[in-house]
Amino acid sequence: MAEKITSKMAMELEDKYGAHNYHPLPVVLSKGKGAKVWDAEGKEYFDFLSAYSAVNQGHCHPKIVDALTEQAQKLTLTSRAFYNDVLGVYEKYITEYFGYDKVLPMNSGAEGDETALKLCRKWAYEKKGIAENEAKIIVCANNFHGRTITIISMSTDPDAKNGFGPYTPGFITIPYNDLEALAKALEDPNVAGFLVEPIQGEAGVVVPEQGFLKKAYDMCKAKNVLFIADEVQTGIARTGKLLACDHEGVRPDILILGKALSGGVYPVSAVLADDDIMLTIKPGEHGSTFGGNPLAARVAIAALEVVKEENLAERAEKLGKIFREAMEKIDSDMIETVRGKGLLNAVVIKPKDGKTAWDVCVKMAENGLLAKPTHDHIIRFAPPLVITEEELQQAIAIIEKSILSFG
Ligand code: IF1
Repeated sequence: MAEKITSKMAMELEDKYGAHNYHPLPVVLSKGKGAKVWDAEGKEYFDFLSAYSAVNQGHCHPKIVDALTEQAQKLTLTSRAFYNDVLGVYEKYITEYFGYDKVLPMNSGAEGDETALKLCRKWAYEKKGIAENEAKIIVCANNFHGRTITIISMSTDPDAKNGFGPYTPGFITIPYNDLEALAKALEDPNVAGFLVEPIQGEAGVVVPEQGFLKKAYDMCKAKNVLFIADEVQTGIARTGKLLACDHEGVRPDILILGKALSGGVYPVSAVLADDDIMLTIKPGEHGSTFGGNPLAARVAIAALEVVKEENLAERAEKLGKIFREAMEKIDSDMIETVRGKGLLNAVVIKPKDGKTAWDVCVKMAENGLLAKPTHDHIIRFAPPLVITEEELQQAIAIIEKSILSFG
């Protein structure tokens, strides 16, 4: 019988044998179900991070786990050197689900963004007629699109970027939510695309002004520039619509999905586009060993079915409103701002007597709720979308009790 790993043992093992590329809260998780997780000693928590919005369907959703285990007994991976009897079924399902001609299946969100960048550049040279190697892509300050060298080349976050040069050229950075700056950047005839998060997650759940996405989209179309939406974190019902772009009726030219596309059961990402863009990449020009494997395909179908069967977008919309109203009612001068859409929300914490967002998160963990600060003073609250209203009320009570404990 394998030795029981205690929280203390788990943390020591990770410290000794694992890279120190994260600074986790001192909580060691062992089990998850729905909106709850349990640590190695059996303590129960509400999960208000949802693995950065990857478990929108709840931890270990039975339908998704069944899809995984069933396919895992049959065929897990063939590589794309051959066909398999699941990928095409998945490709039909997901393209009809989101309304695009085609999908390019990848694994991580970063690979999805990288794929979108390559598609945009290829389209620029083959369809827009920009001179080879001259294509530029507009991105926003404080973006987060992943951790590869090209993606951090677009980053304005020193922690994500410094020390990893030299950087990939070809990016123009503008302030987020700034249409004037976008208009100016679009004057450059070599601009091929505009890559944007409909809500900036890592930046601290920064919601642009109503109408920003639609106006930005229209400005890009007027200049024959591709509008590329990174919905890795905001997609899959998280913000109260299937896609965050749906709040403004915007249909991205290139759509990037990840995280909850698999319900957190397996790494699955996807890039969707119409033929005019997607077919600029020819056989042998892009791919990945695991991209489009039968296991990922089955898991993604199940994860997307759950979104519709359990009305997750409607739930996120309704419960998100309840959550934000409750946060705004907490009588504490530590609460500076409450913002978000659907069940992607954040509370900006004003430090008090030396206590910061980190201390609030440690206190919430003691009281049975997990969340983590981003950029020092911002706590992101993003529970699985399957959380019940009763559970949400219990969680709100824990948050209020924890914040008020600082006086
Ligand atoms: C970390 C952040 C969140 C993403 C968007 C692409 C990706 C992500 C909008 C890349 C990934 C994750 C990465 C994880 C922490 C988390 C995160 F804090 F880093 F920024 F959620 F906000 N586009 N976000 O949010 O997807 O390659 O990770 O599958 O790297 O620490 P990935």
